[in-house]
Amino acid sequence: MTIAIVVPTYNERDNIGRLVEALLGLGRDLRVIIVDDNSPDGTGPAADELAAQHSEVHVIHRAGKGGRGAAVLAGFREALSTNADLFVEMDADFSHDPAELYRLLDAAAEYDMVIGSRDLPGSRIVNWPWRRTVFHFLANIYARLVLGIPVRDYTNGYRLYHRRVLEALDFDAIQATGYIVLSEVLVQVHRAGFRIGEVPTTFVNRRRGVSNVTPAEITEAFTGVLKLRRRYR
Ligand SMILES: Nc1nc2c(ncn2[C@@H]2O[C@H](COP(=O)(O)OP(=O)(O)OP(=O)(O)O)[C@@H](O)[C@H]2O)c(=O)[nH]1
Ligand SMILES: [Mg+2]
Repeated sequence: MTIAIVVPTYNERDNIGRLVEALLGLGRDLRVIIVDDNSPDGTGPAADELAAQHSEVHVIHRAGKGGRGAAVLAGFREALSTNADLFVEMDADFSHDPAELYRLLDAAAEYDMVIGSRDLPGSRIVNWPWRRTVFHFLANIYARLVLGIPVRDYTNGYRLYHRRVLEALDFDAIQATGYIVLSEVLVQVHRAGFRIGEVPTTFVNRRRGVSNVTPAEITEAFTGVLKLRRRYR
């Protein structure tokens, strides 16, 4: 099974090299597709250097910061034109541990889509301020109530999809560009009747400083979910 791993980057110059090494070191048949949005810190050129060193690495350059969700979708579109069977998305900042990839891969034998979850027995969230944890918890309860998909973690970007799942996705219907894209993809996959599984993972917040929840994030989390219900009912 060939695995395509899509990694969206915005200002990840200090992380991307280490992440690529960690992924290639797993000894699986995988390629890494980095989607960089013209990061001011020079992640793009750093990614190009990695691609020059490793034939498994490919880089997509986009003109400017266009959101994590849209970046990952662009990566998937490109990855679908390769011979990959399995498709993974993960963050570049080591919030998602490459060493836990095997958990998603193991569960792929049973499920069409696998979510690395922060909310199962055995999951862990490290370094989140309590307010973010509470927000995450409430936002997920709300999403489950409104959208009715029996999944614990709607918004962790550590996920695996079988090719048939991405081939069934209606990419053009997805207008959003940020984190809500994760929920929209989930809604589409659920509606198409695919089997969705979750495995426990550890999420490590790597950012320095306060990762506070902004009012805009709260609004998007709640109105975004309502919009999804209207559009996909
Ligand atoms: N290409 C691209 N990548 C992005 C964009 N925004 C975020 N990312 C990447 O998406 C992943 C998740 O973004 P983060 O900024 O770590 O978001 P977060 O984990 O919710 O927040 P932090 O607490 O700041 O870590 C990282 O790999 C980012 O580099 C974007 O607009 N374009
Ligand atoms: Mg992060």
